[in-house]
Amino acid sequence: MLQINKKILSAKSLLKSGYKTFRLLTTSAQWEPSTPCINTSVPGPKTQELFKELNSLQQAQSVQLFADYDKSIGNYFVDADGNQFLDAFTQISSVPIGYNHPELLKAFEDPHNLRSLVNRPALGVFPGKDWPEKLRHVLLSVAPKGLKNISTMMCGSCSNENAYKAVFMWYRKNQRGGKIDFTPEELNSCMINQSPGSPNLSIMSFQGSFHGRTFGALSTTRSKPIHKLDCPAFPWPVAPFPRYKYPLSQYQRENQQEDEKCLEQVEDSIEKHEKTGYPVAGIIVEPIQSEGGDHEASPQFFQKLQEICKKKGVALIIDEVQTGCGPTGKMWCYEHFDLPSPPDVLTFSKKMLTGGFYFSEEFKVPHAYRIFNTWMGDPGKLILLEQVLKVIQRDNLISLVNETGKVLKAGLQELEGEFPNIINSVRGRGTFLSFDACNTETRDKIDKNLKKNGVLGGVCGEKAIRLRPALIFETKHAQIYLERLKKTLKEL
Ligand code: PSZ
Repeated sequence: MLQINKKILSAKSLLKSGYKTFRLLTTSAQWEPSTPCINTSVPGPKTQELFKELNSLQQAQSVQLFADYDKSIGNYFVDADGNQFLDAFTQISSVPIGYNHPELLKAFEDPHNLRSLVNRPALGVFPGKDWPEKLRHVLLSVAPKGLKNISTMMCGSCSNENAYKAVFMWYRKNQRGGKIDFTPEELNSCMINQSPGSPNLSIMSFQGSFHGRTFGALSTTRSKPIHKLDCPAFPWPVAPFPRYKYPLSQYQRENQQEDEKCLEQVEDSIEKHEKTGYPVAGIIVEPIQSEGGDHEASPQFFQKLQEICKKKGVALIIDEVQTGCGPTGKMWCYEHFDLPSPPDVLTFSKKMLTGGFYFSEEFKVPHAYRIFNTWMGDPGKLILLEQVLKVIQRDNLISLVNETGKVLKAGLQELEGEFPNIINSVRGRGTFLSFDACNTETRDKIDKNLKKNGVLGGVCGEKAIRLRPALIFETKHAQIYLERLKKTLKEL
């Protein structure tokens, strides 16, 4: 093992001293410190000072820590007080290959890439001459099978927001029998937000879902009232999402009944809305409901959901903003479901670094400027994603996720056996794992104390603790996580 392991290197010296050696090694974790190291209270004095300053400028109560992004490296997040945390949360699941990965830093040493970053284009009108090639070689190289069209976007919310628009435009085009021109009545009525130009159509979503915070997306978000309060919302339908009992192997019958109960309500609600003149044009669903509490559903649930969509002429949108790009042990989580055909639309962001959505040919809007904004994404993010995908392949990171995930899940199951009154319901795929605490208060305490013990973790839903490490999280990191979690549970 390299000596270098013992200290944190600045990004620059890392590039200078060891980049070539690095390439011979399997993962970037070789450059990290070997263990978490906490020297102050958490949050430390500098962090508290910075918090006060920021909070005087804006509402900053969501801020957990201030980072030192020069010193953070690989799986380790270093805060403003110099504390070194093993990061099992990675900026709400959005750091694909760890901090300061040499391949990412190197990308902007190339003058062409640097100019793409500096000269940010309005992609819908003046894309760079290499843009079509970039879309093909980067984004389409990992496209869900059968989805050959792509739109880049800025973030998860606006990816969903624009996917909904594409779905509504598809639905109306079908209602017009494929015609693409509009009546004078439509042209006039949309200017006063009235039907038929602004039609009464809806997107169905599930109880506990999170799809973003812009207005359309927010109407489909159902995880917490605080996200929605005071904002007008579309009167769109909601259906129950399965809530399973664990361990799954013990409750197969009950969980299957749960699937059926939810699917029945999906179908009923589609029919009811058809009759009331507010038809459902699309259904959006997370492959694992994340913000709402890491609720999973079976492959059979998703297969039947797709069947219902096809039968009713409703588009199926799979929201892979949080699950996409490898953390569940496949590039896209829906690949676990063995669907007979691809979803109609798949949205992404977070680990993909750029937002966007893949869609099938039918969903291509026939007129220009309808799915559009100034930037429509950012070529700089695609330059980084190109490197991320290269590293995922070169270092076999999807296999690593599966390997590490097995160790983590087995370790968590062992802990739930040891502390059955404190934690339960270990679940998830790959390293996209979670468990419940016995109540919200205990959950919050575990999360806080884990931090004091050097591990950044995340929470979701009412009482879940979730793991969202980078794809470079290895068995040795899993062992540190489990050991610190055990210590935390013992100390409660
Ligand atoms: O509180 C928040 O706004 C959070 S905490 C985690 C998220 C948002 N996740 C974002 C997210 C997501 O998990 C899914 C499944 N769909 C859409 C979004 C929205 O993405 P952003 O935040 O990029 O707009």
